[in-house]
Amino acid sequence: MSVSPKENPPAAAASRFAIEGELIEVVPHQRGHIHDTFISTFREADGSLRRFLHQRMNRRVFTDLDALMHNVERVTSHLESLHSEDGLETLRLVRTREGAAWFEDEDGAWRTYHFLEGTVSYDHCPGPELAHAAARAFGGFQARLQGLPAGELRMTIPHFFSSPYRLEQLDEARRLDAADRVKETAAELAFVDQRRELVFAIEKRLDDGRLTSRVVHGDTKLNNVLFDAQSGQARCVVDLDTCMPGWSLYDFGDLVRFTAATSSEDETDLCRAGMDLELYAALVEGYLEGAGEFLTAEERTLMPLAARLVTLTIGMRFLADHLAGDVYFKVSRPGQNLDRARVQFAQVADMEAKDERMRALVG
Ligand code: GN1
Ligand code: MG
Repeated sequence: MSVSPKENPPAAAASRFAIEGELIEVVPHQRGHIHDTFISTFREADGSLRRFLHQRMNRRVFTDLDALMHNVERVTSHLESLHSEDGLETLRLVRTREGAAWFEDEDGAWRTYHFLEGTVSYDHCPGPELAHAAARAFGGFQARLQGLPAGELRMTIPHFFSSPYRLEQLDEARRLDAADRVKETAAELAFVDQRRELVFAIEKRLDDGRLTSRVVHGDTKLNNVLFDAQSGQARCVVDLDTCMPGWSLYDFGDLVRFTAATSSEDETDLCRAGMDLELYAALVEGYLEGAGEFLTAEERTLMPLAARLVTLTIGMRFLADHLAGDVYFKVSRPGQNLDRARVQFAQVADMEAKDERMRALVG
């Protein structure tokens, strides 16, 4: 099928990749806050159907797409060269007809992955068993990344994992007040102001050498692990966009933020927002099991703090974007970024209340 980019941009993009067979359909796949994702189906010569995942990458967020795709290629080839003891598969890129990892035209910048058939993902965690499996997969993924020299990866978004930098961005958004929303967010801004010290906790340790920088996954949401639909086993860790040097426990913190949450990320009824201690316990166990030996004693001690800090930091990012007029994270309704920020802050407050029990669990 030959299509013009104007009629059907994703179909036109799909046809630029080295895929045999006839394109049957391309449908949008609502996922994530950054890129536009589509799934295509191709019929091969023998009649069998194959699916692919296409993404129009967000050029506003990732201004250096060469760097982004360099990292994705480097990470996937590194993972493929290793044996995964728990049988995790590696995401595989489909090259363009010219052999490149991606292409760009006036409509956008596109890449394609092989679609992993027979898998499921979860937006909400159904219980401790799944939390444990996801944490183990992310811990194992991170452990496998430790053999990849950080110098081989590029920083696609500067200071991405730095909480002090995120605070600066929030302060700047507050000062500019571009969307005239500061007046309605006094409570949220005060919540952050009361926790300014926490914001520097990790950077302080990185500066004085108590912590070292490590390559991380960087977006360890539960739905970034694909599970086998039949066996229930974790099969693949996806979304490699933020695999770059950071601090090890960022991944653990983000895992807790999303997977142990008692509500959805943008819940409007704040009574529901919080952190489930039983799920937290399963995440600690699974992550330590997967990560194995590489974590230092200092890193283990910092696990509860990391959970609080990453949750606060992502809350600050949502709040800053709300103040800036929703220019970074996609929104499907007005006020969604503010709701997301509020949920993160409610989770932080709940973690503060449960801090002693969280620390006891790490041991
Ligand atoms: C964004 O688009 P998605 O859901 O994969 C964001 C992450 C945030 C997350 C919050 C490049 O990820 O950093 O943690 O939203 N990705 C980028 O839900 O900013
Ligand atoms: Mg992501």
